[in-house]
Amino acid sequence: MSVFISGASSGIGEACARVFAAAHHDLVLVARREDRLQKLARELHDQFGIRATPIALDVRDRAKLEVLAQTHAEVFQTVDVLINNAGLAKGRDVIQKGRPEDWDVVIDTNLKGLLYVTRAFLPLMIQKRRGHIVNIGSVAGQWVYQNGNVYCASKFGVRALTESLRYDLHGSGIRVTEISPGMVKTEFSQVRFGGDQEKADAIYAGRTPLTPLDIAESVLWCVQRPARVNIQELVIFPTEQPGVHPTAPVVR
Ligand code: NDP
Ligand code: 8X3
Repeated sequence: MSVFISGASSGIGEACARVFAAAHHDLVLVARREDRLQKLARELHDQFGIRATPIALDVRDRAKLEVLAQTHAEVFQTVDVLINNAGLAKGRDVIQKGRPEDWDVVIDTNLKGLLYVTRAFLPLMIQKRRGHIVNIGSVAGQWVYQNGNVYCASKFGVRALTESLRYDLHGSGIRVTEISPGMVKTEFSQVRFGGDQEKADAIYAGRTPLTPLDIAESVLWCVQRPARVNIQELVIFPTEQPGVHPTAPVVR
């Protein structure tokens, strides 16, 4: 069995690669930054003796994905677990000041990219009558917050697709799980704020966010349940984040 992880070059995806490698699963690692994937694949192979295949792919590129499904058919065939993790936010403005070119990137990556990748694996999993799709959603897909707009909409969409997949795949033996994290310390905020480190740091100031490992271990736990058990959804917040809305600690 091997595990396909989109967005494996950083953050939650990279942590998933590490925990699944430690559990002795082969990996297919996908992202745009190939150098990072190659380094990670080498490291995990050396450390755990697993086969890790790095593949440079922009999940928005449907044509390339179709080619890869042919050129890497042998590797794709071995995939039993698909972790749809690649995703991002861009900007945090009110809609009236938002940049439509950012909206395109967010929607094309978080929604259409997830659909394209999932579509590439479904016929194989259906044929094998086995598989597990884990979609990394967000608490932003459960509740909106101020200035979250398009990112929230994309993650609400991930939630809708996850639920739809369960109905569409009913009877196939394929499990579908959504993990919805709150604040996790990754490159997410740097990307969201276009590399502005000060703005990114401010998001986590004064509280302890989740680590990528916290999420990766939860993904592994879901996958390791017996085949009859489907963890449909996990919502995971940091202890110091009671909800998606801005808060100050209550002093008693
Ligand atoms: P990071 O920015 O650290 O990682 C994002 C990953 O997605 C990178 O590996 C990046 O790789 C990849 N990626 C982005 N765009 C594409 C693309 N077009 N094609 C292929 N890969 C892509 O952030 P996180 O680890 O935090 O984010 C992972 C997921 O978790 C996202 O879906 C995010 O929405 C979600 N999430 C994050 C939370 C947080 O607080 N951090 C909370 C809730 C959910 P590369 O740039 O090399 O392509
Ligand atoms: C990322 C978490 O709260 O920044 O999905 O939207 S949040």
